[in-house]
Amino acid sequence: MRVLILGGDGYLGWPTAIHFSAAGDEVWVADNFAKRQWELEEGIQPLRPVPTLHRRVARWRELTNNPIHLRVGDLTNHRFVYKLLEEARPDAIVHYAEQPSAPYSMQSRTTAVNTQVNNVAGTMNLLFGIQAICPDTHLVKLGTMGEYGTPNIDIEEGYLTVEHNGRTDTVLYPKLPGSFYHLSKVHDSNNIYFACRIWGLRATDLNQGVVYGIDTDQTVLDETLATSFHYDHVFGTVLNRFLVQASLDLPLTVYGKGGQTRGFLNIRDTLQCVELAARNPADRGEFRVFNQFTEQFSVRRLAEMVVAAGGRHGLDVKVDQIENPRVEREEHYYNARHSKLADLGLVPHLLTDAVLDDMLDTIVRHNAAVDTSTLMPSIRWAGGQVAAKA
Ligand code: USQ
Repeated sequence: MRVLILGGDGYLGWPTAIHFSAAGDEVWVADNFAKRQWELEEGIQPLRPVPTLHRRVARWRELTNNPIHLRVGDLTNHRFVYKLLEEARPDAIVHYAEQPSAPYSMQSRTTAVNTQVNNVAGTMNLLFGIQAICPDTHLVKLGTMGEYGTPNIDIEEGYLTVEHNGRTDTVLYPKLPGSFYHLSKVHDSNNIYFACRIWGLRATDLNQGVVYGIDTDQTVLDETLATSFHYDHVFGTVLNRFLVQASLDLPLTVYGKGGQTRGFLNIRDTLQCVELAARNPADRGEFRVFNQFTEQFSVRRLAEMVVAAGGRHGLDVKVDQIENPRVEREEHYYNARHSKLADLGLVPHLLTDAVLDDMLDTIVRHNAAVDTSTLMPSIRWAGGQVAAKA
């Protein structure tokens, strides 16, 4: 396949690029390095230094002899998008090129607007580009489980069949996102669904849960191939953060009661899921939705698992229930279906003691670089910085 990875410099985009390349596919990557700029603005850095994308692409070629075609540009510039599609003529596009942080999007009016313009306008340009240049291309779009929120009924995979006044219909599952970031993905989903219905494009929306993990089978081949791993309060996801906190003997920052339950998956399974979606494309006109996670945990349960992992490393890890900076349900029903990727052959890497121990070992080796001032959350959903910086 010719695969175009948008957001190829990111935590998931880079490992995805070298995963497809290792499998023998022709890989193209594009990025505008906006995430590196946002990191600078927030004064945060990934745990390990992340070499430039150019350097990593060159190193990958030295090691494997596989070229990766690299283009630098911004999806909100439609000329860049059209030129990229004309050059790459991809069979599949894996679209990660979005602002990925809920806290970032809730920081101020500026960051909320930037998040939605970047994410929604970038995806719109991509849809128009696909329609004009390569309408048979399969778009594999990274959405989020957070589009659904935490409804009091089971979460289905994308659609819900509703009976109303004696008639039935199947509609997109109702959405209750918890941040302007998660909302941006809802808007994307609606726009992509529209493009499939009206123009006959083909797309798979991967509603992904919270990803954890540091390395993949390819990133471990050489330290130059490392991917970005965040532990700070803006871009770090909860389990990655807890393990870094544990490694430094700092209390785990459970927000509120900790009954918040989410779907989780290992970064290795992100690669597996994206590959399964790409190799089994949606039909023309089809808007397919897969819920992409392997297990669900409450934040409290994750904290218990990290306390136990710390104990196995001789660390006396404590849990700190701090005031929740977010507006979200802290105790709720949660039961989300996730069978479609399993039906395509997903074999999950579950969150075992061995996985936790391995992550903690790697983090302990690098934790001298941790900036502890970036651990505590300072972005409040209601009031706080949102109002102050408007
Ligand atoms: N949380 C804590 N303590 C922390 C950090 C987070 O209790 O130190 C809680 C949050 O309040 C939340 C849950 O853990 O209830 C998950 O937070 P998160 O920061 O790990 O994840 P989230 O903000 O939801 O976003 C992340 C990714 C995003 C992706 C999403 C999938 O940053 O790109 O879309 O996970 S999902 O959560 O399923 O929507």
